Amino acid sequence: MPTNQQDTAELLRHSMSPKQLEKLEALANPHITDFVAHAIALCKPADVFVCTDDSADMARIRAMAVEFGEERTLSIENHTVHYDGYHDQARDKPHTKYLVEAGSNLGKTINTIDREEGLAEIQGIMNGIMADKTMIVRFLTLGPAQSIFSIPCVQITDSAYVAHSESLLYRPGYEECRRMEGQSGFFRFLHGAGLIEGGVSRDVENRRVYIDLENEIVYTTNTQYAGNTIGLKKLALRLAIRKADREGWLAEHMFLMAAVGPNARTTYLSGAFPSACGKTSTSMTRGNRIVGDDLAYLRVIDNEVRAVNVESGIFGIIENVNEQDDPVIWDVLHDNGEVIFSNVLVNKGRPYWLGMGIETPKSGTNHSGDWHEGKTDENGNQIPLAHKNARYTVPLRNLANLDDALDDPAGAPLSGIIYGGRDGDTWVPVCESFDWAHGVTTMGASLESKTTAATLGQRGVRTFNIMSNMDFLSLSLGRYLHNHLAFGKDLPSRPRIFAVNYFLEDDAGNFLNGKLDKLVWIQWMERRIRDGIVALKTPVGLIPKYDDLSYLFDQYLSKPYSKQDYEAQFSIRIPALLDKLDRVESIYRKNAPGTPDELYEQFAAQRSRLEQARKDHGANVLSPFVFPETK
Ligand code: SPV
Ligand code: MN
Repeated sequence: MPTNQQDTAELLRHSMSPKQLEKLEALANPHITDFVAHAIALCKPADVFVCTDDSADMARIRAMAVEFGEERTLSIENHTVHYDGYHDQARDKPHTKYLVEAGSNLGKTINTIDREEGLAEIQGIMNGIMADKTMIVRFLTLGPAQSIFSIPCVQITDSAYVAHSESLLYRPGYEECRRMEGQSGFFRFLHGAGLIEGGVSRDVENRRVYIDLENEIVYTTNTQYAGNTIGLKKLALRLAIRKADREGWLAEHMFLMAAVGPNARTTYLSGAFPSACGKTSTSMTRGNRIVGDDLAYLRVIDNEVRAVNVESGIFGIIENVNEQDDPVIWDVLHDNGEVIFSNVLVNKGRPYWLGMGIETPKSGTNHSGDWHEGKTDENGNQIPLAHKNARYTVPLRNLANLDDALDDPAGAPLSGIIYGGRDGDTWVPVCESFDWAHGVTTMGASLESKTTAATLGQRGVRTFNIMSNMDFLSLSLGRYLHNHLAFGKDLPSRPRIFAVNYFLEDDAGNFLNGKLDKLVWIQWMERRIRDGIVALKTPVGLIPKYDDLSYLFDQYLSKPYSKQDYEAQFSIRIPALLDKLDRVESIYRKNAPGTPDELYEQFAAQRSRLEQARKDHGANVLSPFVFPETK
C-alpha cells in the first residue's frame, strides 16, 4: 500500500492515462485519491477508467459492458441482457459479514468476523484480482442531490455491468463530490468480479461481502449478482443504518409511493416488505404514483416525518410481470429506453420470463447457458426457462406513473408506514395499529415471512424479519428497535402504521386474495388517514368494515366483494396469533439483549386482548362481524 502522498501520486500516475488522472485530480480530494490508490495497490488493474457525470463517460461504461461480454444486446435498441453465474443468482447471506473488533455487541443474529482476520482474508482474495482488467471508478449519490438526505459514494469495480446498472439506478455524483471540496464522508465500495468464464464469475466458492463499518468501506468479490455487488444498493443500506443510528434518522428497506385518493389528493405511504413479497408491485398499483420501490431514508424535519427514495431506478423482479396486471412496467420493458434484463431466457433477441402471460419459446439462452425445455441441472432438477429471481433494471424517469417527489431535496411528507410479509396463516389482509408503539412492536418488529429466491438457500421457510430489514442490520436488534420507537415518540403527528398480508391462505393452502386486491387496501388506508373513516376494533388492531371494502372493490376493481370472502379474509385467528407472539418473543429474549421493555409490554397486552376475546366469544377464530366500530 502507498504510505505517503508522493507514493500515492506516483502509483496513480503509473496506473492510468493522464486523461483519467486529470478527472480524478479535478476532485481535489485526498480521501478519494487515497481510496483509489488503495484499490489499485490491492487489485493491480491493467488500466483505470474514471467516470464523470458526462454522457460520453456513461456511454463508455455501457459499451464496455458489451465489450467485456457481461451484457449482450437485444433486438430492441438500448436493451441488453446480463447473466449471473448459475450459482450466483441471489444475495449470499452466509458470506456477508461485518468486520468487528473482538467483543462487539452486535448480537447473535448478525454475521460477523474478527476485523483483522476478515481484512486479511478479503485482501488476500482481492490481491491482484483485476490483473488484465480495467478498474472503473464511479461517483454517485444516495438520495436527492444537494439535500440533507444525500450521501456521496465512490464505487470501484471491474464489472462494467455493475457500473452500468448504477447509471440506471442512482443519481450521478461526480459534481456532488467536487462540491465537497476535499471533505470526507463518502461511502466506499470495492468490487472485483474475479476470474470470468463465459461472462460470469467463476470462483463463487470465494464469494465474499465484507463490511468495514469503521471506515465505511465494503469489499465484495467473486460475484456479479447485483445484491452482492452494487455498492449503493444493499451494501450502502448496511452502512446507512449505522449512520442513521448516529444521526437520529432511519434507513429502511421500503418503497415510497403517492397514494392518489378522491379528487386527486396525494398521500405518501412507505412500505417495508421482505424481498420478493410485493414491494415493487405495490408501489406501481394502478392509479397511484411511484417514488421508489426498495430503499427509503426517513428523517424528522420541522416536526414532520419526510422520506426520500435513496435510488432513482428499479432493480425489480420480472417473474409474473404481465401486460394486464403491470401495464406501466410492461411498457417500459417494451419501449426503447434503457433496460438491463438479467437471468431471463433470450430467443431471437427477445427476452422471456416466468409468468409473462404469453406463449414462451421451448429453447434459447438463459442463466444455465443453452437451454431447452426439460433441461436438468446437476441434481436432476428441471431448469425453468428463466430464474425466479430474474430481474429488470430501469431508470424511474422512464415510468409514466412517476411522482414529482422523486427529486425533492426535502423529501415527501410521510403519512403512513406499511409492514407486510409472506404470511400464510396469521395476519389479516390489512390492519391499522392502535398507535406508533403498537405498530412498531407488533407489526414492524414482529414481521415474519417465508424465504424467497432473492437469497440463496431454501425457499418457503417462515423467517423472522424485523421491518424487512433483518438481512441488512448493522446494529443489534434491540438498538434498531429502540431507534424506531424513539423516532416517532415526540412528534405532534406521526405516520400511521399498518400491517398488510397479500399471502393469507385458506385451510387447503389456497391464497385468499387476488394479486390486485392491494389496490383496495391502499385506498382503505388512504381513507383512514385522510377521512378517518370508521374501523372495527379487534385485539390486534383496526380492520376495515365490510361496507367500505365492498364499496372500494366496486370502485377500484369493478368487482363484487362477498361477505363470505370478507369473513374468510378478516377473521381473527387467535391460536395462530398467540403462537406468533410466542415465537417472536422468544427470538428477542434469546438473541436480543437490550430489547426495549416496551416490546414485551405490548406483546403482553396483545396476548391478553386475544385471550379475553377468545373467552368473550367462546371461539378460536372470530368473525370480523363480532367486533365493535371505532374511530
Ligand atoms: C432484494 O433482494 O431485496 C432486492 C434485490 O431488492 S437485491 O437486494 O439487490 O438483491
Ligand atoms: Mn430489496
